[in-house]
Amino acid sequence: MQYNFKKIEPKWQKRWADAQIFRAVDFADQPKWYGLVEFPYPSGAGMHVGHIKAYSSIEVLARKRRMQGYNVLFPIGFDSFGLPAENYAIKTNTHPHVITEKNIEHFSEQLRRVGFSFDWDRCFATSRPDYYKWTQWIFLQLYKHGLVFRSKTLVNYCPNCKVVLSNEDSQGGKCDICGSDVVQMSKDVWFLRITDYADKLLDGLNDVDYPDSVKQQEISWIGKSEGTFVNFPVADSEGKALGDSRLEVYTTRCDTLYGVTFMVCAPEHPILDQYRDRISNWDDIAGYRRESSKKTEFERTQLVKDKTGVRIDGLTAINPITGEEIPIFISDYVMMGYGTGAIMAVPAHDQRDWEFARKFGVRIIPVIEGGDIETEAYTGEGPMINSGILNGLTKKKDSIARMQTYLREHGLGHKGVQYKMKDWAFNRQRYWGEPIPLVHCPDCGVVPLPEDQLPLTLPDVENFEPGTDGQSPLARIDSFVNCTCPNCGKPAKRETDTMPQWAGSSWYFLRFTDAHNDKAFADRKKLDYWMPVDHYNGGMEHVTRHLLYSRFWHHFLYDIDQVGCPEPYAKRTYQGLILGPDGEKMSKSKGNVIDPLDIVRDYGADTLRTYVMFMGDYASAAPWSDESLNGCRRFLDRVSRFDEIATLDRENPAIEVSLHKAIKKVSNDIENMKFNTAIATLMALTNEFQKAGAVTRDDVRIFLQLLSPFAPHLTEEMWESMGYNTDGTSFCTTSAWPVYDEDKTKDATVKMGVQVNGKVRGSIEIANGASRDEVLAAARAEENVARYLAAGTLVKEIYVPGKIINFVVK
Ligand code: ANZ
Ligand code: ZN
Repeated sequence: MQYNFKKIEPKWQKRWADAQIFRAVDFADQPKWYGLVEFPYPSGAGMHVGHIKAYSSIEVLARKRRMQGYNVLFPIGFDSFGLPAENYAIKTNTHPHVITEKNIEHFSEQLRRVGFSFDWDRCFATSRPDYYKWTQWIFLQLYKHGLVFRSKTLVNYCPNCKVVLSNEDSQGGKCDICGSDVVQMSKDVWFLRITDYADKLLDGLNDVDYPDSVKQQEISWIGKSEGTFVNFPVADSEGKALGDSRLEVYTTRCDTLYGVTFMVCAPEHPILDQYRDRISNWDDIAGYRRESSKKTEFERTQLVKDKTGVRIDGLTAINPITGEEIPIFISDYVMMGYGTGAIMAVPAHDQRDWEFARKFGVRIIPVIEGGDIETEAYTGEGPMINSGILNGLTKKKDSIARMQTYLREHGLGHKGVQYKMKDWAFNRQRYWGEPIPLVHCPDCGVVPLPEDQLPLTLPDVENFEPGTDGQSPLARIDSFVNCTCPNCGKPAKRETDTMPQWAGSSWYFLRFTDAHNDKAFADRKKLDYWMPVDHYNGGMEHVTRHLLYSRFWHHFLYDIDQVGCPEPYAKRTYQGLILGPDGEKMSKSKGNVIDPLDIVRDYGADTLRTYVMFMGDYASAAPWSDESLNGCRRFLDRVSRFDEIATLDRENPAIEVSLHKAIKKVSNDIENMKFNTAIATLMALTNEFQKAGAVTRDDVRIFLQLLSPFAPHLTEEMWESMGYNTDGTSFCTTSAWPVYDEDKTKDATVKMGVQVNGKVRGSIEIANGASRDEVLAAARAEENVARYLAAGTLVKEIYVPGKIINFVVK
């Protein structure tokens, strides 16, 4: 066949679309399979080859599942709110809506030209009111269930983007959007109480099929810590207690309480302002506070040897178990946002405390035997010493338990749990996002918008620039801001911040089950039919952001009985990056980005699709290689000539075995995401077909079916040209996935070496399944072996099928 991909690719894309073969049918009788890819942000740059690789895994699986008879849901949509469109709008003074819709059109066209088998009927965009109405609705449910709160605290702020960022969006101290250093700022912020779901997010991991690395990242991001809260009485400089005043700490090592020789508060700790008039060195304290406020949280948590700090003069604390008076310091190695913002310092057994004590000349009292505390803190286990009620105990676990009991019985403290994960800072001071459906009333306070007033649509604005006062552009639109209180009807003001980019993606997979419903975010019966997602593929960079956020929202929706299962994704996998030919990450600035449409134009979509799956292990990063791309092109060229060798008879019976082996291998490899070896198997089979000279039409038919998920257009064209689609709708794409016969996957004959007294003396070819007697008879008859046997007396015959034939001769 003449392989004219330019002609056949659009031809089949149209024929498939006309026949609607990729449409998911709600409530169909066949088993359902819901495959999901992370929907794209429709950037102005268009699609990247990385998108093709990310989507191809589920694409191949979805195509195979349809051939296996499943009712497949494989949807696509657009995550279309966000800063890039807004920044572009500011630059070009075009409405972000206009830019976004144009980009969506461009992206859709690109995706269609690669031949992805999406159900386009279910496509939506998160920035359209018919979608974000429901994002706002879910927000209101969170609000009504006490999971939204406002608090003025230190938050991450990007001075460049002029937005507050969540912890997830400022990992490593950098803004996730622009890469600038994040600063800490005190701001009034809306939070979602994701920490209430910390345990559910941890426990849920036991019920899902995620790679270990993904689970581990989520576990350490949530960072569950089990410890003890302990109260230290606060005293004046003479050691006289100041009433009931207490300084509370969080510790994982209450077993070391006898070794506490000082305390450290974060520089922002409220105890400073509380006792300001008792503190005699206030200028030093205030100066240190100013210095530490310039550091990012990331810098402060780095393990620096040279500890800094200031002793609070005029205040001391009492070690509650020894009754001893101890000094209190402030230091930036203690964070205000974790535990209580204050610690009990145990320099003998905590390295940070040890370094601090050395520098500030505080006593170091060992309470666990072992190590050499002259050189560093001892953090191992050992018998307790200098420790009153704990002396003699040797296990940390036992000491902690005994101390916790003591503290509880004496009203000095209690067990507690802490998480590294913080509540989710949820408002952005920007235009292009979902308006937050809350109203500020001077009399009633914060009032949620009644649900029948949703969607609260974005007003048109002239100027998208964020305000210099740190306010969203919406704050300048009087007609938006001024409203009446839904509660009392008096004049009130709308919240003017918008939701972060992760809002729309936190529930989009639910919308695909019922994309155009205007009565509910999705019909419950359809949710119950399609959910959970059977297989979700996406990037490793989303594990501690989108994956966590969307699991949180889904668990919440489960708790309020809006969905039928707690975990949204039964299985999660990830793809490795495609690097440039130079081995560097593809980026515009490096000029090494490959445009998928260039490849489609020059090589065809099938070559592109086959190549991205052939690049190597799917989960590993791999550099782009033109040579390997050309190899895939040649492979498809050879396949396109199979009609020339398809006859009625097989000349070589070995082909049948190879074919059944290939069905088995390709089937299993696709299931295990080993796409590269599946394609390699088909390449090897191509060689065998060509060497054989003639194969049956059936051999070729099966080959086309196996290749179809990777190269659907070429295989569909050949399917038709070989006469398998006479009615115009009997597509290869919808034919039944081939099954193999296990017996036929075995070679017809096996070769075995024959040993005499442990040395190989000859080799025989025997029929698969030959009996022991037949094998041994053939072995004895082998010419060279026979000579050795004749030279002595045969005393023993050893036969291990498929492995050893050995004759012992004396
Ligand atoms: C006494 C102690 C003795 C501690 C010892 C450790 C070892 P994780 O596992 O991370 O929860 N800590 C508590 N709050 C802190 C804060 N806001 N900033 C900096 N450090 C803080 O660790 C908890 C331990 O980290 C706590 O236990 C406390 O030091 C410190 F041999 O208390 B430990
Ligand atoms: Zn009111």
